Amino acid sequence: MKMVFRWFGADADSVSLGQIRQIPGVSGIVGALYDVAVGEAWPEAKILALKLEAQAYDLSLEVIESVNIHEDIKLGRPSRDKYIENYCASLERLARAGVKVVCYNFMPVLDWFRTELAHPMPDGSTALFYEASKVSSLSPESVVAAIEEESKGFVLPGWERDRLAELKTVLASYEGFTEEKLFQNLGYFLKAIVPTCEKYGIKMAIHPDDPPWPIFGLPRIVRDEASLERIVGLVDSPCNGLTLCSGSLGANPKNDVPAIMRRFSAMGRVHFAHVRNIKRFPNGDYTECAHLSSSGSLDLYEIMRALYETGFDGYIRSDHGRMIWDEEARPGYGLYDRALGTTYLNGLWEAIAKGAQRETSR
Ligand code: CS2
Ligand code: MN
Repeated sequence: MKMVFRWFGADADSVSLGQIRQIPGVSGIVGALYDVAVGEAWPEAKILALKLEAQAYDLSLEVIESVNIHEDIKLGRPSRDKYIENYCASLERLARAGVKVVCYNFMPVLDWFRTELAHPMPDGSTALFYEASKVSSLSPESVVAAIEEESKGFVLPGWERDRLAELKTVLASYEGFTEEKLFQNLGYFLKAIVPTCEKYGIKMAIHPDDPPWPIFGLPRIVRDEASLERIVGLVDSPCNGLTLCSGSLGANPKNDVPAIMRRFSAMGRVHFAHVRNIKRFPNGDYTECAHLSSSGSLDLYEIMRALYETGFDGYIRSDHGRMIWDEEARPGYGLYDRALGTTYLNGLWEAIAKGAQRETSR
């Protein structure tokens, strides 16, 4: 596995490349261009500039999160072909710059969703929180207003301003839109881009819906073992792969996260893993928490063991952290708790690897 760390760029991140470089075992950043409108082709010069910026700190740029998908592609509008062409141009340029994996999601309109960005924890830290009963009483508009207010001036991934500005119109276009239609449009998109991926050696990795169930009547199709199975079958190529995010899938107690990791990693379809913990409550609420297994509902040892035992050699990163030690940062994306998470994942991996070696030499 290759340990990486998400970074939002010098002018948008409270964390610096100099700090990331000092986290043990981190070989590269997970980056993106945030000033290119969704649907436009990414300019080669900007990709190369980001790569050089990272390289100056001995960090690679081999994973992009995300090249976002234009809503017209998800909706299957005639204009999708133009946007798919631009997408392919971005992929070709990214591959030429040395990028190996592109993470993306196929959630209509909204990306990840929480009801609170700074929920107080008993230890004095804060974390992102999902209050199930609150969701039914909220409108997407009120959620957007709350997110903007709580995000401390940082633009949150998936909640970019241009996306939110058109929220009402975009929501209206999804009225009556079905899961089946969304699957078909994902299939159309994948069939169109996989030849480019294969030609240039770049792998796509779809991120699960977060939370993994429909919200505000919008269909969500990347949410459990069966849907992941259907997605990898849409195009039979290693370029049609997955980002498995334990915290996203794990919000549904029916998802056996280690088993899902094991199954798709053994198929060679997991190119990127987001490994973090969450704590579920009986009423359907859940909170993000420290990565440590005993802090939440997921067994991170079993998740890492599933990856190790299936020979996982893709990219991995810690995901959303709590806000600790008075840090002021983008919610979920501070330095300290994600660095602790990274170190914990590295420790688990070393212990699992050495345990396995000891077993075989006995
Ligand atoms: C999520 C998403 O994994 C995460 O951190 O918060 O915003 C994720 O980056 C996208 O859904 C991937 O396209
Ligand atoms: Mn994730």
